[in-house]
Amino acid sequence: MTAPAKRPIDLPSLAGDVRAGHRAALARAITLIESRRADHQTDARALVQELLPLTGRALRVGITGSPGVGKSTTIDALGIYLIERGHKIAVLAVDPSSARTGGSILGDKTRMARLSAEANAFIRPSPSSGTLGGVAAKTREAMLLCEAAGFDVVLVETVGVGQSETEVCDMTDFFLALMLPGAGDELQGIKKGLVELADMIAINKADGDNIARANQAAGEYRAALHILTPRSAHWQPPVMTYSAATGKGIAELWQAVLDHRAATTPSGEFDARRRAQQVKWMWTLLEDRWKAKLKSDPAIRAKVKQLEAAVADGKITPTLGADQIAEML
Ligand SMILES: Nc1nc2c(ncn2[C@@H]2O[C@H](COP(=O)(O)OP(=O)(O)OP(=O)(O)O)[C@@H](O)[C@H]2O)c(=O)[nH]1
Ligand SMILES: [Mg+2]
Repeated sequence: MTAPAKRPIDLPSLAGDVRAGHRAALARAITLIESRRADHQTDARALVQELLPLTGRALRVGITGSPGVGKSTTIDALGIYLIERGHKIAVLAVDPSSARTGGSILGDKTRMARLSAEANAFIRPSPSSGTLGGVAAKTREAMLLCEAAGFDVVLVETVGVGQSETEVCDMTDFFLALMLPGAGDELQGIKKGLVELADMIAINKADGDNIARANQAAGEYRAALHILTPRSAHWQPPVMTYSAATGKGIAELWQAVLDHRAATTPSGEFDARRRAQQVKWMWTLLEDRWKAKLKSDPAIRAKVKQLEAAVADGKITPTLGADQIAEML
């Protein structure tokens, strides 16, 4: 097998094409971010830094919920609703279990059939779980590139695997939790801590025979939310019902996102959330790097093994062990 030819990437022209809103260039730029090659990583950093002044202009909405709750169908309906109102929609995904097979891309595109046919929509499946630096970190940077390309609403879909709900909540302005009508589901959401993260709970599939059950579920969530202290002083997460299939309630769903921004902007809370997210992201990257160094540097690894043994045997205190590891870093 011969190594692929290393053709240098023309960064200024790629940056220009992203800025001009070319979807093919945007897709190429995201592929660059996701590449494991060291030279690509260097280029990707330069590209994101170059485009940074153009970022931050989209409304960022995270959408989570159990498999089959209707996330993709909701994004399709909401995306079309927004495009009809002049918006440009980027759809990203965080799925830590995704090995990114052709099948899942195809699956998502068929579930977002209407949206994927729109010129003003850009749909990108989750980075693969083998991605260097984590799936969520790549999605974050992809989001910045989408903003630079002029997409003014970014929808991030995640199925709650591992930390992915927290990670998506940490990169979005509004975190929407979708639920199903029916018993059992309610308490699950509360147990998982999902309800604490949500800026709104929306019960999907409130159509046909499901309407009464959806309303009942809504009542139960309202009661549950009532006993929780809201995360924000200016926003009490609402509970609503809707149907992604019929589109009934999609307008109200979007209105809630706008209401949230209007309610949290004057006090500075909206901006403060983003600022805090940026700083937290930096620390996460730093922690990842430290951990990677601990694992990859053979000299450090050997020393850490010795220290671990010494701590386990009670020869040195964990504090002293930590001091010595910190010194090596
Ligand atoms: N009746 C009804 N069915 C719906 C509605 N929304 C979605 N569905 C159906 O529910 C199934 C799952 O929908 P998806 O949108 O693929 O769900 P998802 O949450 O994206 O699923 P994953 O990506 O696999 O986690 C599909 O068969 C949809 O047609 C709705 O509002 N009403
Ligand atoms: Mg889906």
